[in-house]
Amino acid sequence: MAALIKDVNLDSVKAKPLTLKIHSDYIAAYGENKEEYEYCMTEYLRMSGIYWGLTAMALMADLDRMKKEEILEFVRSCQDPVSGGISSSPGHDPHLLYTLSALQILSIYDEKLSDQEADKVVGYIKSLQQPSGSFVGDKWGEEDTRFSFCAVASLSLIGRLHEIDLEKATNFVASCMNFDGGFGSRPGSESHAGLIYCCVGYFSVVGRLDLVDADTLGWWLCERQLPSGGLNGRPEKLPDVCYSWWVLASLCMLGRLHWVDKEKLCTFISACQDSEGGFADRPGNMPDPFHTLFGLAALSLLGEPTLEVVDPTFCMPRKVIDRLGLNPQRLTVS
Ligand code: 3PZ
Ligand code: ZN
Repeated sequence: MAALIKDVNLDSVKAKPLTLKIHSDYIAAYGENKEEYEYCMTEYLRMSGIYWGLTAMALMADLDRMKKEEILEFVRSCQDPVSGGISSSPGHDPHLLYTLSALQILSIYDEKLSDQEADKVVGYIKSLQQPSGSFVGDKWGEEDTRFSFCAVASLSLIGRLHEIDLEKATNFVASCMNFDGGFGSRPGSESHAGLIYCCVGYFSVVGRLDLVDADTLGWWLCERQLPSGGLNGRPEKLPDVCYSWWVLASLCMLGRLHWVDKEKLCTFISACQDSEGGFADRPGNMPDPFHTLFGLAALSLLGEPTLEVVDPTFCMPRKVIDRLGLNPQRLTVS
């Protein structure tokens, strides 16, 4: 039976210590290296790329190595004056995903939009809410629970959560719950750990975690752990460091972090470190800023003492979320 489980073999991989200095050098160098920069931080996802790198640095308490003024100037140059939405790069079309990344970046730097800029962002997000209560990611997109999360997380970061139809928005996300306790992108679509994170995150932001069947979903989530200690995103899939985050953060919001084997998961994540810096999706693969952030963030949730404490809902340093006063409304674990 064990031979049929898709997994990686960690027997040949030595236990690796956490090498923060090397990861910090890797992120600091990333924007400088043209080839790598084009590989993952291409224009169409640059705003999110900056959020991944910046948050990784913040968790390593090395934020001073990032070019603050350059980053803030970049973010401000990406707001579309017409729609109010924020794009991945100047001249690209705005999208909810990059709008959230931009607001996360500004929040980490304790920077605020002007009232006028904030009004424009709010107008943009409102314009993407559909009659069903769902959100589309941009004016051409389809409704998807990922965008419900982006919408409320963005609004919450600027203190404007109440400006959409929250009741309808919540009913839509709740209607995507499946018999296994999980969530998909639309009503009736299959449960997937990334979408579960978005939906549980949605309920966390709006203070309605009581709507989640925490025991049934917690069970599905902890079944993602494989013999190697790594977590996958769905049954029959290989483990991947980013799922360590989507699954663990969801369990944390549900108050069930202790349902996974933390030590084995730590060993798996540590094995995904590259000797030249960064984390890959699984041992031996190419590292990238995305898996570096989510590897570090998962280790933070697991209690790694050399990292800053991460917030499971926003994937930002806990102290930033505290400073914004966003905690009290979300403390409703069933
Ligand atoms: C990766 N994106 O579509 S992407 C992403 N994936 O923009 C960023 N785990 O080239 C990086 N897989 C690497 N740096 C991968 C973000 C995807 C997720 C792909 C992936 C991750 C396994 C196959 C979707 C938030 C935002 C976006 C996503 C998820 C969560 C790629 C492939 C896809 C993408 C970018 C680069 C390998 C980095
Ligand atoms: Zn991944």
